[in-house]
Amino acid sequence: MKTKQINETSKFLSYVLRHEPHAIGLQLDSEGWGNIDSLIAGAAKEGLILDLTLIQAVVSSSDKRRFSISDDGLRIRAVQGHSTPTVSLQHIEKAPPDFLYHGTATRFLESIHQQGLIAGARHYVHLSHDIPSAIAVGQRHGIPVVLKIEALRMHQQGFKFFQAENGVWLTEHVPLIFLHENQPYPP
Ligand code: HQG
Repeated sequence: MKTKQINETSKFLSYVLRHEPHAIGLQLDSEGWGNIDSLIAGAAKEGLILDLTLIQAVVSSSDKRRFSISDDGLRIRAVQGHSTPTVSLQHIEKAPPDFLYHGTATRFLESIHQQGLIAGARHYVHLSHDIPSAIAVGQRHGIPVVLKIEALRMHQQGFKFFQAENGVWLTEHVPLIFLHENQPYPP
């Protein structure tokens, strides 16, 4: 199976399973699960031909384990990153490590300096456990910059942290006082 086909299908799955299930008439339950046959049928109506083998290849090749398939093999979901209001995934609440990292782009810093980190369109602010992962996230938006977050101190002060099935850390908001700026990368 071609890498290009896998990548394009992965982007399509992210779009419908996280953001716009209605674009193909797909119903997701509150935990984000959608029926795979309905997904294939909905995509076909929009002219995109998918099959189970391709979907399974996307799920198993995802570097970030973005999707999971139910034990009975009938349903699929994105494990984090949602913006659609139909989904309200119950992530596992967990005490975070001392520090977590957030990769962003320099162009957002002025606003972040005013508001701290906000979830924007998504349900949560996404945090990485290490700096290289955060750099990769920030690079998607422009010149990357990594913010170091005093996660444990936040948690000790009552802020909730969750960890998605694929290890990505989530929280609702990071106030400015818990943020420290690292240098843009490359400097
Ligand atoms: C920024 C990808 C202005 C924030 C990634 C980010 C991740 C602010 C952008 C996951 C702000 C939102 C999520 C403020 C935060 N003012 N901008 N106050 N607070 N921002 O894409 O974290 O590959 O919604 O820094 O790897 O970049 O798709 O979030 O730059 O895990 O699986 O607003 O999505 O995963 O951008 O990425 P996004 P994100 P996948």
